[in-house]
Amino acid sequence: MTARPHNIVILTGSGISAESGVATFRDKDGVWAKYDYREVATPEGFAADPALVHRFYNDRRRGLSSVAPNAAHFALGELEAGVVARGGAVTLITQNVDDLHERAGSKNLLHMHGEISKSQCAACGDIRECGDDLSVALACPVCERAGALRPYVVWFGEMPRFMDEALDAIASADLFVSIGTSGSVYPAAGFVSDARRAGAPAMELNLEPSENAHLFTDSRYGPATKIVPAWVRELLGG
Ligand code: BV8
Repeated sequence: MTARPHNIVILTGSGISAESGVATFRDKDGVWAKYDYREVATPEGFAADPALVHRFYNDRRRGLSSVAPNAAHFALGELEAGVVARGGAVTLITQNVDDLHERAGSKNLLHMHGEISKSQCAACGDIRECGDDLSVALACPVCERAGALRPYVVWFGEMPRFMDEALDAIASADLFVSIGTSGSVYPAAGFVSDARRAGAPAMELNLEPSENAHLFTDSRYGPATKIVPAWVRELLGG
């Protein structure tokens, strides 16, 4: 019987939210099939056409009010509670900007690509919840600068958030699990190599093999709402 993992690090991508009705990025009808990421998910794109970028994020933010966490999100919330109850830890690093992990009970959560439900002021740095649409006409409630508010998300070419915390957790993990990501965006896609170098086994739970499937020591394929709850039940001895 292998020892029960005590320090689990999980990386999620848009695939875990797919069955909640949130679009993935690179599937055939995904976000990047409809938009050019250089126009809507880069600082250059925002500088060139802020109204387009605000429309892109306003539409996705509005969409969040009609989706709910699915069985995979809830299973990860249960996993964290169960592992913490037996003195361990679960660190959940998500590339997703939706709030479905929080709504499903996950607590130790690092949004490395930001959160669509928050705004950031490019002038004073203030970050706060923003339920409504953002626009260039809006002034920052702190520094009162107009036109400086942007979505609190990490664009291509920008430094992901919480990298120190993420790499610290990976360095002391005894299990690394990647769920619902194509493994095509770095540095997130490099985390499995960081975990393997630290000596941890690495498992991929995905609809199909990702671009870095060969780097994992174990894998299970199928819809997240099926394979994630089954894996959590096994781990918690349910
Ligand atoms: C940076 C913003 C450096 C918010 C996003 C090497 C090293 C470092 C960087 C680079 C590098 N090479 C290239 C780079 C640059 C770049 C990059 O990686 N480019 C790629 C395209 C090659 N990386 C960056 O720019 C990053 N920044 O490196 O900064 C730096 C250093 C110093 C100083 C300054 C900067 C920043 C990257 C973040 C970009 N922001 N999003 C938003 O709009 O959402 S990226 C975007 O892709 C999302 O965050 C998304 O989460 C992420 C990854 O996509 P996935 O989540 O994996 O989604 P995808 O559709 O691809 O896959 C879905 C998967 O789910 C599939 O496998 C599918 O099979 C599966 N699935 C589907 N349905 C289900 C399912 N699985 C289970 N069940 C289902 N039902």
